[in-house]
Amino acid sequence: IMTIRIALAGNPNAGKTTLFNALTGARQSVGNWPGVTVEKKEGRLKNRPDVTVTDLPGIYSLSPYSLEEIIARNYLLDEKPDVILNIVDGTNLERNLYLTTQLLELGIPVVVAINMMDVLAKSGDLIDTDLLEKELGCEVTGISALKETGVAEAVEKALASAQDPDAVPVPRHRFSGSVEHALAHIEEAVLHDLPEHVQRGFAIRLFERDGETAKRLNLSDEWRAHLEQDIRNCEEEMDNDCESIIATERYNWISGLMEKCCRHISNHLSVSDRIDA
Ligand code: BGO
Repeated sequence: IMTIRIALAGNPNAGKTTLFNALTGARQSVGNWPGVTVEKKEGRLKNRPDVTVTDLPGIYSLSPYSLEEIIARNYLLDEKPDVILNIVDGTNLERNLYLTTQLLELGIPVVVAINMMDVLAKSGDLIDTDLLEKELGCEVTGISALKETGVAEAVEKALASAQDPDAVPVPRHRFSGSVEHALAHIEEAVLHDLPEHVQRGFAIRLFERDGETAKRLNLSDEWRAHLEQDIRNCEEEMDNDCESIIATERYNWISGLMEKCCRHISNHLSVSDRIDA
């Protein structure tokens, strides 16, 4: 039988452990990631022995600054799971979507599960998941990992995406002109041999002067110097450093998404509150 591999990714405290336990029940194994003492949990989906779920360390971004980030990133790039189930804390959506924007650039199908929907329902915070789905360019679905609502649907979407060759996301976000110009140069110079859907993510990470990525691609010093010219031109033009340029533009895009997709109802009483009253 073909095994389907789901990778569970999300910020710390997004509810990853709760969801992992709901998905796998008792059928899980706990070990360490190779060579390090960061815990690695793997399990099989309940009633689906052909589906494995790997719990990635909780991370805020895929930058290579912490052991957890490096483990998560290397797993995604090397093992290429069939789908990423990105659990997002809906009560902290803006911050959590930062990682999501990076996950969408890896050439792996992504299903975003917005967690804590039970909390949002009580506070009167509404998220237009259909619109968010269109804007992000991947499946988005609401869940409560704690109450186990929406979890079956999220799994179904993940399994469907894992088996759909068209589910690989095409990143919707565009950076400003001079960044895109630099990214195009970088792709043309050193990434044209890679599959098309992974080029953009690599280009962005090279633009950020990500040494891990340059190492992974075995870039010669000559090519590094060549890219450095593109990066410097852009930094001068934008009067900012490469990493801040990318981070700021990601946050600005996300902030626009929040305005379009989120709404708060004041004086909101949830159905259960009304019944209680
Ligand atoms: C505590 N709804 C609600 N209401 N809470 C949730 C949901 C949900 O859908 N999902 C998760 N939580 P983890 P990471 C806690 O532990 O799975 C809660 O880091 C507490 N603990 O129960 O651990 C979950 O693995 C004391 O809350 O996240 C947990 O990603 C008081 O979110 C927290 C209150 O979930 C983080 C909460 C001793």
